[in-house]
Amino acid sequence: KIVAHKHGEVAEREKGRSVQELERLPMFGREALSLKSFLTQPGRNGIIAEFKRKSPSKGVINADATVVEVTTAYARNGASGLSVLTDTEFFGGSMDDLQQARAANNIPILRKDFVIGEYQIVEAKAIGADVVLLIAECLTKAEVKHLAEFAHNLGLEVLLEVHTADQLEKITPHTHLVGINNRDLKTFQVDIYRSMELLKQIPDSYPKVAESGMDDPKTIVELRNAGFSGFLIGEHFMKAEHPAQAFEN
Ligand code: IGP
Repeated sequence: KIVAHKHGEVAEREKGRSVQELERLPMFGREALSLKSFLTQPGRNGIIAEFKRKSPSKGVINADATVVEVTTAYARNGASGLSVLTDTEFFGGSMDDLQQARAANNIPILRKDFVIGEYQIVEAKAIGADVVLLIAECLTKAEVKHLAEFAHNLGLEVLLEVHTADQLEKITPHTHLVGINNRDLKTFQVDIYRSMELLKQIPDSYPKVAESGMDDPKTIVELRNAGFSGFLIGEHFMKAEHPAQAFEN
């Protein structure tokens, strides 16, 4: 099992606020934005820019960055969406980061975490997220189906992350977007060409998002030509002193 998966288990067990309390938060009633449509909106670049202070594979990436400054700079530079880590232990993120990003931006926000239960999806909605990540590696097919339907019924979109061909059977109709993680969550190895191969096996009707390890505009062009419409990029931006600057290359 992937270590960080434990975080989801803790979140489920230690449900802080009750579901009723979450449902009363003002953001819960907000209509979510569609990442699927923002990815293809004119004037945007398909980039889902991530706010991430640290990671298990890289350690501390940027300890000083402030979420409002970075995410608004991403948005100004044409990002199609934002990804905000809410996992604290492994990625140094928080619910508050996402809430601050929401208050300052009007583009779709992905709650990036190890979601394993309904509670975390209610929480995502209540803090103003538009999209939740489901990781095929952490969930059974029945769990993916159930959680994707649950999120869909709350008006949220689902990004299902896959990494291997045998995980493709977990794609269900309520999966709005399919992400292919270039990085192996167990070995941390990155392989963009493997993702390009996998892409061919995913039905055309799903917009595809390439995830992780991208640091060169040429790679983005190559992936776009291969059929990807979204590009989830974190470290390359975050390790710069001014994270959105890297957009300019
Ligand atoms: C971003 P990178 O290499 O650009 O920082 O990667 C994103 O893909 C990565 O953070 C990620 C991730 C995940 C993090 C992809 N899937 C699952 C936590 C959980």
